[in-house]
Amino acid sequence: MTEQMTGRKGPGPAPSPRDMAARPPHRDGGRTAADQPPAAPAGPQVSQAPAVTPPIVTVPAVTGPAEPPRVAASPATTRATGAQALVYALERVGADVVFGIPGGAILPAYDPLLDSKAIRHILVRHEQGAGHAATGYAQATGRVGVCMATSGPGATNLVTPIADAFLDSVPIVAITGQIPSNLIGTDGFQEADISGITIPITKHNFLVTKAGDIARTIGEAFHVASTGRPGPVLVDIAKDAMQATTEFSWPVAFDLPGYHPVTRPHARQVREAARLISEARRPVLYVGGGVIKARASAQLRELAELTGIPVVTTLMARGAFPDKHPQHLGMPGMHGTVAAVGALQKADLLIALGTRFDDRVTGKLDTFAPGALIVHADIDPAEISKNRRADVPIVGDCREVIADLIAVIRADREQGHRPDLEGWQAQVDSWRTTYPLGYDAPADGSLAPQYVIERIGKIAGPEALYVAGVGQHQMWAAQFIDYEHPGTWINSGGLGTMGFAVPAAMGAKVGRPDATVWAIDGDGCFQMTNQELATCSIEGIPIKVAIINNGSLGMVRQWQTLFYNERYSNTDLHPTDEPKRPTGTRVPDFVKLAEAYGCEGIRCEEPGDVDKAIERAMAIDDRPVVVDFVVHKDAMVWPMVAAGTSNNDIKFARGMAPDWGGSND
Ligand SMILES: Cc1ncc(C[n+]2csc(CCOP(=O)(O)OP(=O)(O)O)c2C)c(N)n1
Ligand SMILES: [Mg+2]
Repeated sequence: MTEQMTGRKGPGPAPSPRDMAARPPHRDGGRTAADQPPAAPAGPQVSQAPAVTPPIVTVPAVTGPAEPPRVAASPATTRATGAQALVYALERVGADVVFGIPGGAILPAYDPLLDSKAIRHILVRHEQGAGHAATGYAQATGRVGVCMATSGPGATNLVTPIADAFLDSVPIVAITGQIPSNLIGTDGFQEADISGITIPITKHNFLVTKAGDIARTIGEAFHVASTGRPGPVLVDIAKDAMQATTEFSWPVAFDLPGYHPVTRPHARQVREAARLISEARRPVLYVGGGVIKARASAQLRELAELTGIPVVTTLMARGAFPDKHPQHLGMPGMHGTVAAVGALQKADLLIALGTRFDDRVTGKLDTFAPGALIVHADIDPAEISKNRRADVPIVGDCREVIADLIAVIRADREQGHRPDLEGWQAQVDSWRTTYPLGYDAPADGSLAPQYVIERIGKIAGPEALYVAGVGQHQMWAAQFIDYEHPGTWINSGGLGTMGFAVPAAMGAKVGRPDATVWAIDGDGCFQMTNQELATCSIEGIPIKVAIINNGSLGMVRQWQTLFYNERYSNTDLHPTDEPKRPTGTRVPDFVKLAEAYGCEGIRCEEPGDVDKAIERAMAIDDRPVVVDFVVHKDAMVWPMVAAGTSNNDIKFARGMAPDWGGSND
């Protein structure tokens, strides 16, 4: 086995030069904040000695509902092929669904998979779909998503979803078959060095060449994916390792000496943060996706209500704090609300929780929140002071950090100390009421895309799950649907992967079969991965897809409108010599395409038909539904901070800047 984690030692072949020397620091294992206490022991280490009734490794959930009961079908100790050991280990770690496609190198694994009673394999149509489905499953349930592919092209088709899961810190395990170990390095048929390729986009990866290493590696992979800062882990297994015979025994002893994520925050840092909070006059809780991963929404609400501090939720944190809550200012960033962006800019203290000062949030970094001190809490020490220096760094799990902050602040409040935030609260409120999110109905009576999305949110309600593609429709879905619960908004935030929505919605629906799952997709994105509708039809996964069909690669077109003098180079998705049809992609015909896939297809072009179309889709639960909403092509996403400019230059509509009310400090 090639051990590929920073600081990792252990037996096995000497690492190749590409393994170690050129490796970027991996998350969690790389750097420890100087102020942190010695690392706590890693999570659930499992002992070597096989027990009579072996415990099942429970994968810590990071979001969504509680764990379902696990089925332990496999024997604790038995002779097994490597492939059987793989399936037994997957059962033992609690995997209940695997999305994948077989092929030569992974074929040995598919044979025992047929016998597994605990694992459902879902045969997708493209490995990219398997990867995003695993991500959708993980985001909807908080459990580890699993995808499987063969060597070479099967494995390289997983690269995009692995990168996607890496940037959004999603716990998935990707299992790939590798060509036989004696052929590795010979340019054998369907050989691709997938562990090499994915070094910079996995939290950790493994190449397994011995049958006896398979079960332990699967245990380690699930542990690494789901603990600390979650992320994707790849396990590449040589075909001969799967074919050889070994002793399968469970539990397994982990061999992860360099991996000790710190979850307990340092008390001194928490006290220091609480002191800054009590002294601040313009504080903001800047909340990121880590709060959802840490299942810390209840604690966040308690902290917000205890202190009265306004809250902003990033694109990855939508749902971490209820949209209807009076302290919520909405989403910050490039397409954030004026109130959220303005509050960050004018703050004197940012309490950044599970968030990473992404460029889409900060705008031009050296002009971001110029007057603010920074408290930055994150489970990954590598994030702290990466983009913006933290005045008070706190390494730890957000739930524990917030709980500790609450305890210290509550004690302070009991001493009668209550900071006066009234002026600040009134200021942010005035921005919120003066510059609410809004849009104009198209003058020609055609459909406004924002209206369609708003109505879906209203009719499907806050218990439904919403999964977006990437582009204008994604931003409108983030803006115009009210998210009241964590885990109800699933999108590709960091990588911005077109084609994410349909397969991720499929995975979310498999993980949460009782929930209504809407994919809100663009006509461009939909054409990248819609083949998974065949999977949904055949496997009985009744997702609902709203195509926001503006006939173009709308977000790119918006930039051409604003920054390229309306020169629309290669963003139309319909024939330009079709004057009668200025909007909407008609090739392919999405309704016919839906029907070809065994789905219900509905087209909606009139504002008066929108509710009927959504209600019809809501009433169908025995097959997937696709609604082709043909919308106006010129709608734009506002507010906007142009890329590379300062948040101070936010526009709430074209050429229109907010008046900050003389507050320029
Ligand atoms: C795989 C991939 N290729 C290209 C892009 C660049 N890109 C970002 S948004 C976008 C347009 C998306 O079009 P559509 O799905 O129709 O959504 P719309 O913006 O029109 O709502 C493109 C091409 C991307 N994000 N991902
Ligand atoms: Mg479009």
